[in-house]
Amino acid sequence: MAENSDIDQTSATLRENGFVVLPALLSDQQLAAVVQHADNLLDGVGWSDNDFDGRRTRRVYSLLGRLGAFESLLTHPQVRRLVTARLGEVHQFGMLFLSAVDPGQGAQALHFDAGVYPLPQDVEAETNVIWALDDFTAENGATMIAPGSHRWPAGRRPQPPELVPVVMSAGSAVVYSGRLWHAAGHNRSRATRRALICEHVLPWLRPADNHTLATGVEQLLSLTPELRRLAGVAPASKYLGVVGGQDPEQWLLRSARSR
Ligand SMILES: O=C(O)CCC(=O)C(=O)O
Repeated sequence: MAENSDIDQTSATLRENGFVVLPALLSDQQLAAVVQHADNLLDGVGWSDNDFDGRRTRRVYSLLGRLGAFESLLTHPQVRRLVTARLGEVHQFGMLFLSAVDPGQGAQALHFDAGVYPLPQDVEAETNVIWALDDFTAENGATMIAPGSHRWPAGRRPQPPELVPVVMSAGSAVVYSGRLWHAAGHNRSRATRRALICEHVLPWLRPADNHTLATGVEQLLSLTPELRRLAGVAPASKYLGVVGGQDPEQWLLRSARSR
């Protein structure tokens, strides 16, 4: 009962402000495993080659085939309930990546993630999550957000005084509307600020990342059915997202059996 009312409260805050911080969701042990996995993935990765991604930022995509300790973040029950309450039972991952904002990285261009979809403003197409793998501070480039901007009319952009840093401890997550204006902040500190960023979108939209192709049949089969659905192996309806008229999950399992 108390759990339900917590979800109601966080859902209401998310609806109202366009974001909600879920503090300290991971145990020390879980966080250590996640950070270790992040460091393994980042090993040898260079800076991005464009201004938006950040020329002092390292990014790792195509994570579903090498989830390791990240699985507990992507399937965290509190986050899953919140996202499901907004998007419905059937939804899918949008963009999914690990990001390491290195010292000296300037602030990212302000944007809202659902801007890639030419949809009316009242369609809640996307609910996203940024997991802090390090403490997020105003100094080290915590995500800057404009509270309430998910409700702004088209064309209104945030002015500097409207932006606030999402200060949160490592192991916390901010869940936010795909219509919320935000950007990675300027990292003025001497340390890297790492995050796992996970978008979720309605099932009838094309996700930013092509997860099924990036992951491949073998790796998809090694995921749990829940993660497979989130990777896009789920029809959006009886007639949308099928394989030759079949449910893609059934198709995948049959193709595994016939090998
Ligand atoms: O790293 C962050 O704080 C946000 C990054 C972001 O919004 C993006 O790259 O689209």
